[in-house]
Amino acid sequence: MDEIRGAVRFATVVLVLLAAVAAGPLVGVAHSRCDANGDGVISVSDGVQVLRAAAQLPSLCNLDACDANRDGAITVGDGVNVLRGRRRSR
Ligand SMILES: [Ca+2]
Ligand SMILES: [Ca+2]
Repeated sequence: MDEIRGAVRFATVVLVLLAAVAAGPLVGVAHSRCDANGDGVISVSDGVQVLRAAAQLPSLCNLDACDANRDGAITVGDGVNVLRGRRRSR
């Protein structure tokens, strides 16, 4: 059962990643929030890290960098927002 859940999570991550990339160009703006890998720019790599964290896979994410909408959790929605180069300011 855990293998099926893991496969479903991975498939979800892949589908969300493909959908987000197909949705439009990324915004390469330096910002510590959403910069999961800390290289100073927001890129596909950051989105992948957030989606990995959302799927409970090993990731470079911490809550400060990867909780794009600041709701206290790292979810697929955060990954989509990072891939789209968006974040919510509070
Ligand atoms: Ca980055
Ligand atoms: Ca969040």
